[in-house]
Amino acid sequence: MFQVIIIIGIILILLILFMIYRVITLVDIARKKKGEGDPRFSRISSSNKVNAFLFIAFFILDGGWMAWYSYARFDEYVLPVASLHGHDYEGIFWITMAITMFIFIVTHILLFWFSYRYQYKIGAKALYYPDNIKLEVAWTILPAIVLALLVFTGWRVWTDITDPAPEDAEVIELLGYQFAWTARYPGRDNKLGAFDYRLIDADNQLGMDFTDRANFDDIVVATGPIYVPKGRPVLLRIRARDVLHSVFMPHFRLKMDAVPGMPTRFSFTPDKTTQEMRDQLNNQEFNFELACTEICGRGHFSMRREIIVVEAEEYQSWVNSQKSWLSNNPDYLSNVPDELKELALISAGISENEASKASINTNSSN
Ligand SMILES: [Cu+2]
Repeated sequence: MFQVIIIIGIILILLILFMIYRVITLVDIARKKKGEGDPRFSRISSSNKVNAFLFIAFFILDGGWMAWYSYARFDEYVLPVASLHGHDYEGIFWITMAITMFIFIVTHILLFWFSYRYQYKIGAKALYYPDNIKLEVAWTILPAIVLALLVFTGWRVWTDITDPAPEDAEVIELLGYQFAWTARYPGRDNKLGAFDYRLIDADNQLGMDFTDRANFDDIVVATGPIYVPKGRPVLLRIRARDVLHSVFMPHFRLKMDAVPGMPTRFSFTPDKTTQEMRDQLNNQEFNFELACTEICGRGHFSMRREIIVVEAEEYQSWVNSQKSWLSNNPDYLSNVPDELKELALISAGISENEASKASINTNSSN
């Protein structure tokens, strides 16, 4: 109801403005004070002057507001960097920003000034200026050089950022689905086990294949914060279960699409712990975050996870304190081939007691 009233109000205001404009035009024509007898004048009115003035007013007010906002709210939209590659990324970002802003400001000063300066005046004649080879060559070649430099430097930074991760990188899998992220850690073997979408069920949300021994010690963190170590390369293996999602961790200058059926990856090295960032920002509430930047459905907004960066040793003790997925879901031992069952119990850290509770016969292979 309230929205309908607002829409009607806006329409009425526009109608009133149009009527005022019509009245001013008609009054001018009736008065015929300037250029009397000039047929062209009957078609223009003082609105020509008003519009020319509005151009300048809009430019000054809007430009001033933009400049003020960019300055006053700078810290709110430029987030601090917390990864190694983030610094190179910032470099190329601000060079590109400086060049494009310079061009933007110069062209807009000209655009608005010309609209004012060359407003219609009776008797004014346009300058006939058919071409100027030198000028055309200059404005073709200069932008071409600048753009080529920007593209190639950007491309170099991007290829550095997307270089394959080192062999010993910490691997973490991120699975996006409507509407959350699930993280999987490889456990002691630092190897994520195989998966198959046909194995996905209510509990095994990642579709882990328990004929692959690398899965036995894998840790699944479905809720709560995602831990990553500072100063160690982290390789994110990214997938999606239903529609397109996108992994976005703005403080690490990291963004990569999560595509169903096409795993993607991104590696990065955090260079500040959460605590260091909190001290730097003087805000003990601060947290790094993972968000989804693909409008993936109704609950898109809720795809947020906290990221906690800790020192490498603390990370290791966190990993050691986590229980493997299999030990939390011992029923799935029945999917493990008989000859691997004993190994599964050891890797997953399941006691004989727990195994017998899940009525699994570990001696079935004998
Ligand atoms: Cu999403």
